Amino acid sequence: LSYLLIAIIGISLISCNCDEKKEKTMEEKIVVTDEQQDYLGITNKEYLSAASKRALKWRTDLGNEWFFEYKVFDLKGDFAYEEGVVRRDPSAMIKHDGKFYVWYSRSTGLSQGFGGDNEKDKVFPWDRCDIWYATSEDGITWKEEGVAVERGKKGAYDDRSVFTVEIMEHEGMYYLCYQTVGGVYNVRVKNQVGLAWSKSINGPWTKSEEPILSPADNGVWKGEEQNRFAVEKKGDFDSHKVHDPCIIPFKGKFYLYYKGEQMGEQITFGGRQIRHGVAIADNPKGPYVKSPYNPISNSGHEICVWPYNGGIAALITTDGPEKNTVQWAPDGINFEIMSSIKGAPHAIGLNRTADNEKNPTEILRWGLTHQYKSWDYQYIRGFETWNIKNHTAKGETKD
Ligand code: AAL
Repeated sequence: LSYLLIAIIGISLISCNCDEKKEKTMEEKIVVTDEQQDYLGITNKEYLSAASKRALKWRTDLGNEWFFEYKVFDLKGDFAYEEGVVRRDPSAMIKHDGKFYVWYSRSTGLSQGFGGDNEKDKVFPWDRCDIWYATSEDGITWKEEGVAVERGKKGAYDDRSVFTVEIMEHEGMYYLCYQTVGGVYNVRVKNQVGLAWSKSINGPWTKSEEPILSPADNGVWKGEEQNRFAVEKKGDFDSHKVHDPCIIPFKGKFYLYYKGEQMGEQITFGGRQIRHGVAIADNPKGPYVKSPYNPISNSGHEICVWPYNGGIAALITTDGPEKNTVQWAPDGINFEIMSSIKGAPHAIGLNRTADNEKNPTEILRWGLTHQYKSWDYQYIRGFETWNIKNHTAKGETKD
């Protein structure tokens, strides 16, 4: 009897394996058309590497107009490099009375980092900043016009620094949204987002009494030491800082895109854990409600977003596994990769006067960026981009 039992079990095991095998082979049988084989240059349709299987899932409707190359260059006038002055994180440019306008973070002097007396020191180049603005007729030669939004009075949520600003023009009103730090700028200080508005592009600006966006409050620090990596619980992607705000009017609402920094940030296989989120409001002044779909990007750094083809496009740079990609979301939330680029200018100030629908990356044809001359001093530079159709050598026909 026991022999019989063993035989039955054995047979059922074998048949079981066979079924599994059959299923597996059926699962793995990927049909490759001759066209796909030729486009992807696959040697043998019967032997598909993991890379080929991934390539077969790529979208086939994406044109090379999503791909671009770029160069950066020096600007003139007040945006020429000036030792001792920090000018960085330019907003988008908008046009008024024949002139381009831009807003940016401005501070002076060296930064001491976190080693000293944080109450007195300037810890980062973007610490102890005010928001300034400049104008230009051609986008090349710039005139610094003066301060637009200053840090708040002692005790205000923005009394330490106001920086990294964006502009939105909507129905005859101008809105500046920007990062804020209050109190002592130590390693664990939370960063928020403030808003200022004006009927005139030249100000004066009225500031929101409260921040319009704050970090998620579900992270828990470990211990009292000023160490941002020591946590009991990390919390949401934006539990430490909300950064790089940019408001886009979209589908009758206001989409505030931002970068989140998380308590207990780690370095992963994609580099720094930096993600993007969105908060949505019915009115420009808020209240802004964070989307339950956040994070909407698991990569990126400074926010760079623009409307395109009824949706929102985003340039994702610097951090995370999807860095150096251009993405697009029909609903402003569910972004897909549209191109993978070699690199891009950082902290871009987009040209909002561009004809966005001409080409998915038309708005990137030229604009502003910042560059580190040193750890202490950054300056605003120009950039231009172009699409390419073919990779050609000197003297080779392009088409
Ligand atoms: C930038 C932005 C934010 C950060 C710092 C100043 O590139 O991401 O603005 O706080 O760096």
